[in-house]
Amino acid sequence: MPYQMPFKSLLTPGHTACAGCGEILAMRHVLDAAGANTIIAGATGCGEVTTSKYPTSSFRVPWIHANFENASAVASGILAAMRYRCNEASKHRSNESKAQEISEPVNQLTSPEGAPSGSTNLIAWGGDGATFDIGLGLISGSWERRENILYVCFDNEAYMNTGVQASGSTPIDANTTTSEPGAKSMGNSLQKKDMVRIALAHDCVYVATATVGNVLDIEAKVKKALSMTGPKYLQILVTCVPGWYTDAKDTIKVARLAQQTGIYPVVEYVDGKLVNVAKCPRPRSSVEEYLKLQGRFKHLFKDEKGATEIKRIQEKAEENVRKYNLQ
Ligand SMILES: Cc1ncc(C[n+]2csc(CCOP(=O)(O)OP(=O)(O)O)c2C)c(N)n1
Ligand code: SF4
Ligand SMILES: [Mg+2]
Repeated sequence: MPYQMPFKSLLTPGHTACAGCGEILAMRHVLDAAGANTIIAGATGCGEVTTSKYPTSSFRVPWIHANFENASAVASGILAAMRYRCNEASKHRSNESKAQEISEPVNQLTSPEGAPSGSTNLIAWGGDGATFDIGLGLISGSWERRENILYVCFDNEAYMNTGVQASGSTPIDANTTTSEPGAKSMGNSLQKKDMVRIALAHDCVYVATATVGNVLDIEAKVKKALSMTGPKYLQILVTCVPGWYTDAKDTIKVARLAQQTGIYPVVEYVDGKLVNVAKCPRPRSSVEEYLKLQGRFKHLFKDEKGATEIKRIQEKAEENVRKYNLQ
């Protein structure tokens, strides 16, 4: 008997993501919130490799493979093609030699006959490596051109698909294969890059963070972003079981603790104004609770040096609480 999914989704089972993968779960909710009238340009990474093994695809929407660095540029090309087809359809319909040129970034696809089939969402997405590091220049270009595209970053805080190398998003002290702790190292020595501020500096109309610990929030943010015209950025913290050395059963718990401790502020900006923050509970969870569930921070629980680092991470959480008024 063929397998029947207990629910309908635009991302089908049969992908090869790990059990407990936060990225694939967040991806499903992004897609389902966006709906069937959506085109995706996806950077390579776990979200691509696990969903599109030739000749199969998990996507029930038009989805195009991009290289590691250029999902946003591929989306820019799709947008240009959509505008062109829309202009052509407009000429065809009016049968006038001087058809009205469409200059605004209207996302409209046309049916093969040339009739408009409604507004189409355009999403570019990628992991943190694709977003914070290698694709940043092309994302910046798309934002500068004020293109009507939602960019979604699935932030699992390292290059997971190629074996857990540190990225610009990796938090301080995390153990990755390129930032191993040892006699002279406490793990990653660099602070996580602040992509939210980079997006805000580009005047994106919508900038928000979320975690896979609250999938309803992800859905609401995708819908809100897609209702707005212009460049939009959504960054979702997603647990990675082998990369964070977590238990599959803790995927949601760990992501929730990231928000509840203040170490991963969940914020929402519209037109550059902070309009919403997810408040931390009272009493607030300590970062220790968050860190101890993850093997990537195991070395911090061994000695005094580690305890000092945990204090530093706690201070960072306190700074976030003050900065975003999280309590
Ligand atoms: C130009 C280029 N460099 C390196 C790679 C190899 N590569 C493919 S996926 C990947 C890691 C992706 O990391 P991230 O964007 O964080 O996504 P994740 O797998 O963590 O979801 C790397 C390094 C590539 N495909 N192209
Ligand atoms: S390695 Fe991490 S991101 Fe990749 S499929 Fe597994 S859990 Fe998901
Ligand atoms: Mg990653």
